[in-house]
Amino acid sequence: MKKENAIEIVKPHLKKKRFEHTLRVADTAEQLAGIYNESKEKATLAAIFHDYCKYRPLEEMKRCIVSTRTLPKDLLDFHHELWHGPVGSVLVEKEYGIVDRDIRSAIYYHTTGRANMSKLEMIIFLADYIEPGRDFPGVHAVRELAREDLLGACLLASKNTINHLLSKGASIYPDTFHAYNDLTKRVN
Ligand code: DGI
Ligand code: FE
Ligand code: FE
Ligand code: FE
Repeated sequence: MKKENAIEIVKPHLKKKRFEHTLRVADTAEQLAGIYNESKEKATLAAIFHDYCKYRPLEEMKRCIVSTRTLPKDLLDFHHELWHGPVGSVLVEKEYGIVDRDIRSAIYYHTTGRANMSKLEMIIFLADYIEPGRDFPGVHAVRELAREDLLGACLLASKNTINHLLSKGASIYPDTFHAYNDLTKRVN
């Protein structure tokens, strides 16, 4: 699928701010793909679709999780913010025939990360965090590190997210911890 087609597809599904975020994630992901020798086509498509399901009705996402054999049911015990990635990875295939495993997995794990993230998964996870519209506390340091150290930048983003969730008293999905633990082992 061409970048322009993908953009036209996701546009009506997103609010204006979210659509603009998506375009910035796509640019950032393409830059990271250039630095780290990943496919720019895959990075761009995964980025354009990463928040495709962000505004699906909760009932629809719930039905998708219940009825899709491959989606873990424990997602339903956690905050619904965690659902749009996994559900998106299923619906891009169903609705647009995107079967590429790497792209679908990058969409799936963009919110939490996971253990053993692929390069493409890390690029989307990180691009979503550092795109130029983000102003999380600490994002500047992650942006700088992202230029030369993909694992280190993902670890810092993961650390910041977990700290933020802890400070709010939010529950934390196991994959979020698995990503952090795994990255601490992988960084040099
Ligand atoms: O969809 P975006 O807003 O672009 O970004 P995202 O998909 O990375 O994150 C959506 C929200 O999910 C964000 O506020 C952080 C939050 N989040 C990430 N990991 C966890 C989490 N929330 C909970 N409750 N538990 C997690 O493990
Ligand atoms: Fe998201
Ligand atoms: Fe994110
Ligand atoms: Fe996003």
